[in-house]
Amino acid sequence: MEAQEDLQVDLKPETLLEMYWLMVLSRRLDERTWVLHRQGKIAFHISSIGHEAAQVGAAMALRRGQDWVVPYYRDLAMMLALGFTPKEFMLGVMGKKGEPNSGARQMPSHWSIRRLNIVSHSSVVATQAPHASGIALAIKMRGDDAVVLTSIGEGSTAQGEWYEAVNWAAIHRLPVVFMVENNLYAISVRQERQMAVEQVADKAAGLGLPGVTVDGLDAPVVHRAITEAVSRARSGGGPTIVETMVHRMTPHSSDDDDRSYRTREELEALKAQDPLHLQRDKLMDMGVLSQDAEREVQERAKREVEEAVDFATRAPYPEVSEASYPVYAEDRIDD
Ligand SMILES: Cc1ncc(C[n+]2csc(CCOP(=O)(O)OP(=O)(O)O)c2C)c(N)n1
Ligand SMILES: [Mg+2]
Repeated sequence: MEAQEDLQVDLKPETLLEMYWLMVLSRRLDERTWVLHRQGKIAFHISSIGHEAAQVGAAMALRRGQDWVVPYYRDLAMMLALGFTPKEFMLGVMGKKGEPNSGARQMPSHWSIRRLNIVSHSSVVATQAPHASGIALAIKMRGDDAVVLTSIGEGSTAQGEWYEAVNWAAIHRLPVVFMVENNLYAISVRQERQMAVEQVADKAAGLGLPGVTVDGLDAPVVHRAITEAVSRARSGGGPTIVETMVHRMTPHSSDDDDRSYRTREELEALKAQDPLHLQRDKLMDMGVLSQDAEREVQERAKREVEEAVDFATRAPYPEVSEASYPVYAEDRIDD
């Protein structure tokens, strides 16, 4: 990992506070969703906890609604930073009518928001990468100045699709950033069993593009790395791999029990380096965040999360008659 100086000072206090707010909002929403799952009120949750700093730092380096984002399932904090709302998220986890990602057809956390240029992805990992390169090719052919950011876990960079997408983007110098959220695990499989190199960024040399590894627990550090990659992409310099080192502080998903493959000591050590606490302490040391402001941030997050839960709880389920729309054409011929 590159040595990182303290970048907090490069950003305006309001930007640092916005980053912190988004991280807190995501965390409270995420934790509340685990509770709903354990209460038997929802069927599934996959968590962003420990990845928030990397995701918020990355999202804030983009032009919201103009650049394109092809994310993956762990990107709740990124989605909130791009303008997705807690109410929209809760409609999704509860499978309610009006859920914007897929009309309550897809699994939760399979983001797709037209107004924000966030493109639907598959549960099949790494398939988002060729989509990102394809969108970047279209941008280049049209002469637009948008860029594409696609994100992925480190384990999924072992998939053929990822290599093909990165290789192709490098050949054609496409305006795309390949962000990697490296939490060292692909469900239960440690990084050493996924790849023979030390870092995903090391793969860049063999594909002919720049690759960097940065501290994903530090939002301003990620913000700078993604900003540099975005400006290279926007100015015709081609793609970059930006690998962010993060902590998966929960089991893989609500269907997983990580006690079977990692010790509680390992988990406690990760939790001691919680990106939310690191950011809070830095902002307090800098005098950007006061105790009162911190209390207000926490109260506001709690309020917005509870409003979202109430809203989605009261929302109806989709009508049965909506089930096939828009999967099949309206005027299909029945036999
Ligand atoms: C092609 C394919 N193989 C396996 C799976 C099952 N699966 C879903 S998530 C996942 C782990 C991915 O790990 P990683 O890419 O490191 O992302 P993380 O969940 O750690 O953020 C696996 C194996 C899948 N969805 N698609
Ligand atoms: Mg992983």
